[in-house]
Amino acid sequence: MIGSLLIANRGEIACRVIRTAQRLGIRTVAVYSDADADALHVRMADEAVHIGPSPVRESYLVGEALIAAARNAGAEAIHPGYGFLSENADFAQAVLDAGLVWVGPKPASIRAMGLKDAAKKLMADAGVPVTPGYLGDDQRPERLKAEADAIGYPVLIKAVAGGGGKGMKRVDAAADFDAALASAKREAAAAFGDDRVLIEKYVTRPRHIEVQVFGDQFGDVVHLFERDCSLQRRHQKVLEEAPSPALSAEGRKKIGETVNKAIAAIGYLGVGTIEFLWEDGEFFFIEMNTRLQVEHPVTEMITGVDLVREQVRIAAGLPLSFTQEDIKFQGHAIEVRINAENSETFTPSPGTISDFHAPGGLGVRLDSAIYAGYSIPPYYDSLIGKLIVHGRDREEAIARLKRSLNEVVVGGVDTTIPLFQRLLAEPDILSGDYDIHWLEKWAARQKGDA
Ligand code: MV4
Repeated sequence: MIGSLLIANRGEIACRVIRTAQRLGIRTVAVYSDADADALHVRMADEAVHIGPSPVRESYLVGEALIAAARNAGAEAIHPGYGFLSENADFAQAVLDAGLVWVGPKPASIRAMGLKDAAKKLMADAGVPVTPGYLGDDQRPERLKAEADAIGYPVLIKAVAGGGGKGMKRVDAAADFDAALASAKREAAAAFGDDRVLIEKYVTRPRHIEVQVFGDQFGDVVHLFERDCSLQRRHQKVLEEAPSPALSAEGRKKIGETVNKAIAAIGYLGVGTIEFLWEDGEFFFIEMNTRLQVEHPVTEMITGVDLVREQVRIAAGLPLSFTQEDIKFQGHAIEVRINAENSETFTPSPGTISDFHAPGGLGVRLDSAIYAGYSIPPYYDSLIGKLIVHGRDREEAIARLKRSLNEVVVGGVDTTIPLFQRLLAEPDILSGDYDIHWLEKWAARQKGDA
C-alpha cells in the first residue's frame, strides 16, 4: 500500500483526497501557491510544500515543481485531483519516469482518450454505440462537406483534440458548412494546435449521462452506475444526480454492460467516466474522461464506495475491493455546485468569507475548502463547495437539498445558493424532466422576465 501521497491540486478536491488518504493512514503532502498559503488543504495535510507564484502556469501547472515537491517531501505517489494536470499524459509519464506512483490511468490511456476520433473508434470497435458521423480520416474540405451532406443536417463539427464542449460548431444547413468548417479548423488550431475535425449527426435534445467505471491491474472492470449531468450552462455543470431520473432499470443494465465490455476491451486502469448522449432510450458515446470528476460524490453516496480509496488501491497494484455483483445502489443523490458567483449573472464574486456555517444531518455532505475569514483568490475557479445530499428516493433527496440550502451560510460573497432555491421550485426539476438545453433556456427566460 502507498505510504505517502502528494496531492497536486488545491481547494475542495485536495481536502477530499486528503481526508481519504489520512483515513487510510497515508502521510499527505499538500502543495500551495503564494495565494494559497492560508488555504484549508494546506492546514489539513500532514505537510505542505510551496510550489510557486499564484498564477496556475507558475504553480499548479508546473509538472517539474510538483515532482520536485514530491521528491523533497519523500512522497512516493502523486494524486492529480481533477483539472490542472489530471489528464496530461506527459505529466503522468514524467511522474512514472521519476519513479513515483501515478494515481491515475496509464499515460497511453489518457493520450488515447484525448483524441476524440481515436476514442470514438476504440469504443465503436468495442461495441459501444457512437454518434453517427465521419471520423475525418480524409480532412479535405470537399470530403468533409460530402460526409456532412450524407449524414444530414444539423451536424456538429468537432475538433479531434477538443472536448468538454470546446471546439464544437453546429451547422444547420449545407450552405453554411464551408464557412463553419474554416472557422472550426482555425479555432482548433489556435486552441489545441491540431486543426483536425470530425463530423457528427447533431442529437437535438439529449440528456448527458455519464457512467463511472473502474479497471484494475488484473483486468477486472466494474461500473458504478450513471450520473445525470444534463443541468449545465455553457458546459459548466450546475447540478448532477445519481441515478438518472430518465433511465429505466433495463436502460441502466444495458448501458452498464456496454461500458464494462468497452473498458475491458481497452484494458483500462483506474477510475474513468464514459460520457453519453441519451435520447429516447438510445445512447451514444461522446467522450471518456480519464480523471476523477467533480461530481463523483453522488456516486459515492448511492454506492457507499470511496472512489479515492479505490484509486489509491489500484495505483498500489491491489485488486478492486468488489466485483460487479457486489455493487448495488441505494436511494438517490444530488449535488449542487456552490460558486462564488452572482446567481443572476453568473459573474464571479470574489472576496472574503465573513461568515460560514455548513449544513448537517443524515444524508447531507458539504465538500468545501472555505472558512470564515478566508479570502477567495481570483486566480482559480470560483467553486466554494459542493453540497451533496442523499435520500431513500429522489423526493427525499430534494427535500433534504431544499432544507440544507436554507441552512448553509456563506457571508461576504454572492453565491449560486439562490439559483438552486429557485430551481427547486420548478416543476420540470422536481419531476426530473430536463435535457441539456433546459437550464440555458430557463436562465434566458429569467433574464427576459427581469
Ligand atoms: C454532442 C451534442 C449533440 N450531438 N454531440 C458537449 C461537450 C461534449 N461532452 C460533447 N457535447 C455535445 N456533443 C452530438 N453529436 C451535444 C453536446 C452538448 C452537451 C453534451 C453533454 C452535456 C452538455 C452539453 C451541452 C451542449 C452540447
